[in-house]
Amino acid sequence: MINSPGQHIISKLNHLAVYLRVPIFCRQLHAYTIGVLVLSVILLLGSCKSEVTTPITAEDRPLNFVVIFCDDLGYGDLSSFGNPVIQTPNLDRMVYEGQKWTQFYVADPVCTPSRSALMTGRYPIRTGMTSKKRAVLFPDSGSGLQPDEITVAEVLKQKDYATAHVGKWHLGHLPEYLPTAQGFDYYYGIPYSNDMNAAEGKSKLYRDQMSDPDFYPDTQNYNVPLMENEEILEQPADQNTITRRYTERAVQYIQDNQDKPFFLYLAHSMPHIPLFASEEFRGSSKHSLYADVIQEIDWSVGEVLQTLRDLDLDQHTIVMFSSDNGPWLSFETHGGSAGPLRAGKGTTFEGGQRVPTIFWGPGNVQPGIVDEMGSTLDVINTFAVMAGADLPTDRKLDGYDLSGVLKGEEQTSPRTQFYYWAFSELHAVRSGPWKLHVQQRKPVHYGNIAAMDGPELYHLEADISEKYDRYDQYPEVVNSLESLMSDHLKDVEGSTPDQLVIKIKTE
Ligand SMILES: [Ca+2]
Repeated sequence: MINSPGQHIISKLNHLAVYLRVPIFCRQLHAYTIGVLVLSVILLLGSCKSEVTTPITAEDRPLNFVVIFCDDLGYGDLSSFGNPVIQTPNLDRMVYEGQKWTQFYVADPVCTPSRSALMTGRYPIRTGMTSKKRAVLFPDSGSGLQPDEITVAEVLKQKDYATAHVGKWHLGHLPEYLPTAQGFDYYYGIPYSNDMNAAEGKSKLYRDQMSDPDFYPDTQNYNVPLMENEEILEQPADQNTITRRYTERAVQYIQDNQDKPFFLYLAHSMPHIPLFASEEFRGSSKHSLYADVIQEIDWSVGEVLQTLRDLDLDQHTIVMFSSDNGPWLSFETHGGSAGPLRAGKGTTFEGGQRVPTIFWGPGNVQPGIVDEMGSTLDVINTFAVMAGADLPTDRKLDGYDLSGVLKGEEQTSPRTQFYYWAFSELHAVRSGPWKLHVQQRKPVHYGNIAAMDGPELYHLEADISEKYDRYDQYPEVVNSLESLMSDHLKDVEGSTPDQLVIKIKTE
């Protein structure tokens, strides 16, 4: 399955063995022919040797990694995950050629905490990236992911990876918190959500229009900066072309770094509202602006994968596709779908935290459907193992190495448990198929605490939609899940204090 230099030599020798049988059974063969054959053998062996030792071949370098991360894309928004109208042929092909993960979780149901976990492999409660008072970072935030946190990019730097972040960061917009301060050589994108810095009354205008699936917003109403490294390139960013421009930068980055190991983190700012699509994609779905936006993201995925194929890097790159949280259901026709899952963004129901996830890497990722558990928390461990890099040992990480499952060498995931955090509260825990929910936020108007009659227990594999509470029937399961929760709460004691409440000081 894995193409290594050693296997390449064996393959060449096998070809030679077949070749050498010819003179053994050929009576008319004379000395001149044998001489030519011997010379050919020497030349071929020589060419094998030079091929293995040439330092610039991709096989000699650690695998490249590309993470394509959407914003608020729901579990039910791709045709390969069951959407009946949105056309995503490039993602469908990615599924067919790669691994589709059906039980893959983000560590939090909103942007900032979720992204911090992808970058660090740590629950946001450990890094101060979750808060009871503010869901995410805002343009007036005075903090961000702490500089001493170690990101995926910093881990891969041990192996001299070229590293770039293209797209939405949302882990701090002040210089000391930008991607360039967290292991990325290059940054091009928006530092926080695309609906922030809205002109007065414009957020309400969007809410008033959300029942119209074709309502198209005005990019001038959102004074969001587009940055390159630490500089602002344009403000407001022209979001009409943002998906196309991210894609062009990503493709350019791959072309420019094709001779090095690279890590590209491409985080689309769509389909978070306000929704924008390039002109060629507006109306492309014939269903809604939301569907047009997803179809442009699908096009973008196709461009990235085709670039890797064209550069012969497809067999030397792992591409992961996922979303930072579930669909923003309160935006009605401008929000996506969680498919069969309950609720969406901002909740710890499955619709908030289970996201459509695909791993692709011909020759390195065994194609198939994986119904085991995985999480964005596991990315840093998995990539570190695949790159031969070390993980930090001076702090607690919450991830597992999924590389055995990716390669098809292991059938079961090392992740068997998952803790559902939101707003710095531990709402639920999953162990095997069982999920115990002890707190909830409102399914649509997230952020508002939902009153519960008592804890609820769901069997997620028999009841994917969390409809049938089994709390009273399985007290022993409840006991065991409750003790997991109390152990976990003890384990995160002494974490970094809430950084999301800190605002920029104004004298
Ligand atoms: Ca989000």
